[in-house]
Amino acid sequence: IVGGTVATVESHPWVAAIFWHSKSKEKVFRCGGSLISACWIITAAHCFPEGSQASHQCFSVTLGKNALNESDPTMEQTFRVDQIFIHEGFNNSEQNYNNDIALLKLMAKHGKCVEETNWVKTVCLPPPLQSLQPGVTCEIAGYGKEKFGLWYRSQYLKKAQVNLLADNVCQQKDYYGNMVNNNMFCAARPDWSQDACEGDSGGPLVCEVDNRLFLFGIISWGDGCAMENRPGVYTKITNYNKWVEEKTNLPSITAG
Ligand code: 4AZ
Repeated sequence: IVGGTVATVESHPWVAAIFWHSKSKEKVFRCGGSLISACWIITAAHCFPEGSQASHQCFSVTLGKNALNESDPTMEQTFRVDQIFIHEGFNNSEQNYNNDIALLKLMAKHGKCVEETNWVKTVCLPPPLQSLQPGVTCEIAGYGKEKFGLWYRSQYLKKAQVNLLADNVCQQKDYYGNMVNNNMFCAARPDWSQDACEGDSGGPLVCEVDNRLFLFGIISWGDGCAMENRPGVYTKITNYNKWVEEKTNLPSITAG
């Protein structure tokens, strides 16, 4: 996250840290994610190289984490990954990460996955047709870089505020043109001072509707970070309610 502030995980208790375990047993931070039910994490498809569906045992997920390189057993809950579902239409042939959405099923321990605490909670998906007006302020969170081009990631969880941009603005030639399609939306700070950055992808963009927070976006891509006319691009979750239901068998989300 560029700009913004250090966050405590209590303020974004659905934030997940996804790790990859190398052959030499090294644990490498891979991506952010969001907890949508006790056993399910929603994240970005591009976090997983081809063939990842078969290598689910190489990944683990930690919830309740304030800092990447410190661990606090009273807050944290860690799980192995039981299954990875990458969207069938995920496609990067146009370098725009179309359908950048994936689900991770956590491996239960003694028949249970996540236990809800002050530091670990689920986030709601928005109803399928819920749309938001351009200009609405939403919040992003992650452990990614604080500046484009740094070689290291932020040690701490950070959060920032970005405003939704109209599609016709983001699709202008001096923005992203037709790289941005209807499966995506853009968000940025009007003064370009806050943005998601490398390492934040997969993580949440949440917006308030009727005093409740909903997960509207998955941090997906962008040209650099916090650059003028280069907003962050997010997967539009409301296009995927059906897909999420199918994969997770979670009850459908209805308005009201
Ligand atoms: C990334 O590489 C990334 N500024 C995520 C978000 C943005 C840029 C890069 C948006 O994960």
